[in-house]
Amino acid sequence: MCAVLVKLGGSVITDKSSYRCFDQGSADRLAREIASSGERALLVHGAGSFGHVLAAEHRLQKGYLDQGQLAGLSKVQLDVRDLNLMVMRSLDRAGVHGVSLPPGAMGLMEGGELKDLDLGLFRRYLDLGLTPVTFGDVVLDSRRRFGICSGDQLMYLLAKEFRPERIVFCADVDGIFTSDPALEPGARLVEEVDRRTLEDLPRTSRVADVTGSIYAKVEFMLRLAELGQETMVINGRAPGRLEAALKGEKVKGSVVLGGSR
Ligand code: IP8
Repeated sequence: MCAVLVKLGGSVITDKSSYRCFDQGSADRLAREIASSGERALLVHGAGSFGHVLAAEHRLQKGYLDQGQLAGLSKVQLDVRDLNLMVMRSLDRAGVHGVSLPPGAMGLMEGGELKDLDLGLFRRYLDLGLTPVTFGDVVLDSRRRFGICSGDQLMYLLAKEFRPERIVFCADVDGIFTSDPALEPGARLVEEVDRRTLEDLPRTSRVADVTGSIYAKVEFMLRLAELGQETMVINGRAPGRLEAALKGEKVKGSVVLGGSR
């Protein structure tokens, strides 16, 4: 049904340190790589600086605290939809026939965890031969009234439902490192990631990130890999790497291993 599930990380399609800064060049190139891989894809993208900056300011990840947050909620939803439209346009220019499926309009969380997503819609669009595109968003929460749904949570639910052959996360570095490579020159690329890798990972992040540190992201990836599909993290800023990974070629990056090794 769909061969590959791809997350375009917010750190690749935006400049995460600067509010609402879209990286048009990266988005266009990644869209072209998806198109020329020829694979049937299901796409997720992160929010980057269109989501995390204001979400952190309004503490949206905590759920409902006061009425003052609602202006922020509405603005973050607006901003991530703007980003999604820009990504959709990049895909369109590359010849990928995408359809946008916003989780805020078809999902429900429970205590911060995405529990429900209208997967039937994804299936119908896939059946038509289209490429569904969803993204990190503000979503209603049955306990906290609303919350932040990360692209990683979406990746998990979609992988569980559609069992793609390959799952690829595009980051702004070569894969998972033993520590933040931007801060520590001695940081080492972990080529095979397993549960033991988590022990060394930092639990905080350098830039505003309301969906957690690299630790939280790797936790999700391990859960995904445990579903049994090949899961990898590659550098989405390195030209050609996504296309090669989608075609199943060996590329520089981290492979996330399922099972306890
Ligand atoms: O960038 C976060 O999604 P992520 C979504 O995939 C918002 O972690 C709205 C900040």
